[in-house]
Amino acid sequence: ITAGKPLHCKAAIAREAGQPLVIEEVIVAPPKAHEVRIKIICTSLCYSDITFWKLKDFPGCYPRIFGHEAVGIVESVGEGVDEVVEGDYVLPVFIADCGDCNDCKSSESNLCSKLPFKISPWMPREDSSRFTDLNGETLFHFLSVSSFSQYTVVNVAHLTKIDPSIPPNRACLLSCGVSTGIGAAWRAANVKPGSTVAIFGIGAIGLGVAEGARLCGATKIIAVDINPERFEFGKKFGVTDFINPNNCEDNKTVSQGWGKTIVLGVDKPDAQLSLLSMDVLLSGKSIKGSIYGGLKAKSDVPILVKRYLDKEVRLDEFVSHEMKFDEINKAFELLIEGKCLRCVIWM
Ligand code: CXF
Ligand code: ZN
Repeated sequence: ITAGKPLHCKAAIAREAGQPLVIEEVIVAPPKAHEVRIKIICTSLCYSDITFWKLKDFPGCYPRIFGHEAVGIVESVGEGVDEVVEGDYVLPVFIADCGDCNDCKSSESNLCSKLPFKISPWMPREDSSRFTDLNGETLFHFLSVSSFSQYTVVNVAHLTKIDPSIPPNRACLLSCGVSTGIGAAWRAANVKPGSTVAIFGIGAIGLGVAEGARLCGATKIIAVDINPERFEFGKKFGVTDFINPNNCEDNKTVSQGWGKTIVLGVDKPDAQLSLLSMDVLLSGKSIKGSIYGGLKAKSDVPILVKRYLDKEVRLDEFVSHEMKFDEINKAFELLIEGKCLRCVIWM
């Protein structure tokens, strides 16, 4: 019986920005009110882990436990948690879905206002950590998940209970990147049957968009990427046309009157977007921001799990590599080199 007590396990600690992770024994505190301690089964690497790990000017956030794309099993729950119980199969998501605030109750938004999304090095609500190393030093969290640890503590608003029939090395993909892509086509863009969809950037997220567009009945799916090697991946995901912007003069984007552009992913810090009002606003086009593809974790993730089990949504094809936890630095290298789509790490 481990409930209620601090627990020792292995975690991959980033001691400094951009430096290889070190697997060490850590102590994971029991969950406080509205929190859940989970045993991570699989985590996969998302490029956001790398983006933040590379940032040198992010003071005060090291040592840190990265990782946010994962699946696990409930080990114990804190006070006031009745949504999940020990042994439940759960998917953590970096944005909350409290189910209770105006935004969570509305079908228009997936940004919870009770636990607003922020890039914080702490637990949500509490501004404290549940991790310490064996010297008693506090370890920082990442995106409310910190899945590069065999056990982690997550607020229940960041957890979705899922059908245990989906294998963990597939389920974890729905925790961030692939589901963000699928969601961007399905929820954020609401792609209609017969549409044409152009996707800029053919990594796991872009291919997720292709999968979402296919599911929504798009007939033309255009992949745009400056790396022609990426097109090989695209062929497996129903991409019908390929454009390399380096060999292409025509830069027309979306239809006048009703064309939609969905922005997803992480931009450069302080990046600005400029547009000609004649080209966009007066032409009736729209540009829409999104996070997690507009998915509401607690309602949309179970739908995607069911559609995977019903063999409608493809996930297997996204997993290009699988490895053991102690090889995690190799996963970083593969993703940085652009050699993998998703690398699943077994804990
Ligand atoms: C990202 C989305 C934008 C902010 C940082 C995290 N999500 C996951 O990779
Ligand atoms: Zn991510």
